[in-house]
Amino acid sequence: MPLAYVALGANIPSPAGPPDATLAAALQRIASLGAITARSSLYSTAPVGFTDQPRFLNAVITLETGLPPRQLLHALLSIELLFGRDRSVSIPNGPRTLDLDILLYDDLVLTDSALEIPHPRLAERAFVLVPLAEIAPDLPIPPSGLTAARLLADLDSSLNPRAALLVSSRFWSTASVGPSQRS
Ligand code: PH2
Ligand code: MG
Ligand code: MG
Repeated sequence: MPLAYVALGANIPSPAGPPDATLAAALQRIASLGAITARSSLYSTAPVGFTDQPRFLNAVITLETGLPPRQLLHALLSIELLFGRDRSVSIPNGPRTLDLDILLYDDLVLTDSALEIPHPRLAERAFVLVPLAEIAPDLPIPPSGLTAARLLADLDSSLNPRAALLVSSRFWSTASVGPSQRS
C-alpha cells in the first residue's frame, strides 16, 4: 500500500473550534482515507510568506492509502472545505482554517499544474521539516535524496529559534484514529 506524508496546518478558528481542535478533528477524517501510521507532535510555528498573521499550528502524519495521488489530493481538499476553508478570500500564504498538503507519496516525483510531489517548498520550511524529521529523520527526500534530518540541519543555521515550538494539546494527543497507528 502506498505511503503518503501529509502536512497539516491551521492558524484561525474553524467550525470545529480553535486550530488544535480543527487539526485533531481533521486527523479523524483523514483516517477514513486509509490508515494513519504515524503522527508528529504539534508545533506552534512562525508564519512564513505573509508574516502579519497569527502563528500556525503544524504537524505531519503518514497515511497508508489505496488512493492514487490526485484522488488523495481531492479527498484532502474536500476535508479542508468541511472545516471552513475559503479559497475565495485567500491572501497568498495567508490565514487558513485548515491546510492539508501532500508532502511525499512513496518515492514518486510528480509535476503537473495541480499537484507537485514532493511539495516544492518542503526543504525551505521549518514548519514542515521539524515535524517531518521528528517522525522520519532518515527518510530520503527526492530529488536530492537528502534525509529530512539533513535538510533540517541545513536550514538550522538560518533558523529563528521560535520558528517551530513544541506545544501540547489535549485535542491532538487524544485524537483517536484507529488501530493501525504506531506512534
Ligand atoms: N502555510 C502556508 C504559508 N505559511 N506558515 C506556517 N508557519 N505554517 C504553515 O502551514 C504555512 C505558513 C501556506 O500553505
Ligand atoms: Mg500549504
Ligand atoms: Mg495547501
